[in-house]
Amino acid sequence: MSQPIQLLRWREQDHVQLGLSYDYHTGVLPVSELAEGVHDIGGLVAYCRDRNTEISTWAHDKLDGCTHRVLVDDKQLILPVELAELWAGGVTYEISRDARMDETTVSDNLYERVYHALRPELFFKAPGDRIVGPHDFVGIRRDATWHVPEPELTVILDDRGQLFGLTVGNDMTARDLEAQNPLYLPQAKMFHHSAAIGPTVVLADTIDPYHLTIHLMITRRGDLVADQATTTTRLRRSLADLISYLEHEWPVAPWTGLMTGTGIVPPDYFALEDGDEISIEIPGIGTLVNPVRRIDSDWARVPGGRTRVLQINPQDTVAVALGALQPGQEVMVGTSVVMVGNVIPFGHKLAIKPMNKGDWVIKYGERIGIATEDINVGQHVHVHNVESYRGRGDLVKKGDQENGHTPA
Ligand code: DO4
Ligand code: MG
Repeated sequence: MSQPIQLLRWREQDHVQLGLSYDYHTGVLPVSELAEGVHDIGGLVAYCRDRNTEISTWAHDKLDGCTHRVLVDDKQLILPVELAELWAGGVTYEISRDARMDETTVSDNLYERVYHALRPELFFKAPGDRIVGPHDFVGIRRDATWHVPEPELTVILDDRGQLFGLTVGNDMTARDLEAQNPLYLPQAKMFHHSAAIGPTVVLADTIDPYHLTIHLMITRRGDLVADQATTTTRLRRSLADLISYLEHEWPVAPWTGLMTGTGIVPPDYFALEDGDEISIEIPGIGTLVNPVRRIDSDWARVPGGRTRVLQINPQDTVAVALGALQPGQEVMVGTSVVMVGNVIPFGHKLAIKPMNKGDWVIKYGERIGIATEDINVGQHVHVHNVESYRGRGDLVKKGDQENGHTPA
């Protein structure tokens, strides 16, 4: 098998880059320099299909033929791929079966049974926009006390449902909820920022999934408080088996992730705390690092959260905040990163393109007002800096004169 080929994305000033590497720590080849306008994995797949070439062949060629590399700081890394959904398999390693048999207060041997059954345990983990990437925080619940990370080899399926690549995943789990009653599984598994993946996606045909080491380290105030490893040779099920059960009666969405279960369970006395830092390394794929945060009471205001903004039309100079935004928070608008300038309440507008005094403010692809002062990207756009154009015939004329054109 050839060297693993890593695909990763990082933030550069106000935009996102896709890169190729054999080892991202030693330098990355920006894809946009090789394939114009390609900034994400979906774009690269389309680019290679158009040219009738396998991505791994194309990537090897570029990596071997070009010495140019850029150094990417770990903190610049973002989610390597935007997924539609993330699913997870469970009880696929002996240690997961045993730990759950010990923790459960339900005496029936259900974990033993599912471990041996033909049908695997599969559960829904997160919709794509709830998955977090490298260095974003992972959450712990306010109503649970015993959280652990679950470091899992994670499969990425492409837009045709085919095995595309592998990444590192963290299936954050509230063990006390799961232990109380297996019917609490969705609450033990799904909470704010409970799913993390990254830092790279390694092309599936360049890596052997069954001989990988998975290494978990947790630090607390600078001290190492957990250090455990396993190997995927202990994974009881094949990837094909897990994928086939997932897609059996479920039309798998284009770009879906599937975590393959944990082979590492910290000792029973261990519980994550606010401020811990989790590192999960799979050599060849990279190290996924995430700080731990207790979930804020106002979820939409969690600093650094991936609260989305919605750009309704590509022409728009403003986007709508889908949650309250704080100054300094970064939000994604398409493939660009916008730094929020001031407090923006839920449902309000923020500037995604710079506007000068007298410029049109565009939303829904239409002129909705005129800027009454210069507005920088990331600033709140509201009555204090916009004169509404809608329903104001007098402003139509004023706007036309100042901009030198006639409104449609
Ligand atoms: O049955 C509970 C969840 C199992 C799981 O997440 C795992 O084994 O990784
Ligand atoms: Mg798990």
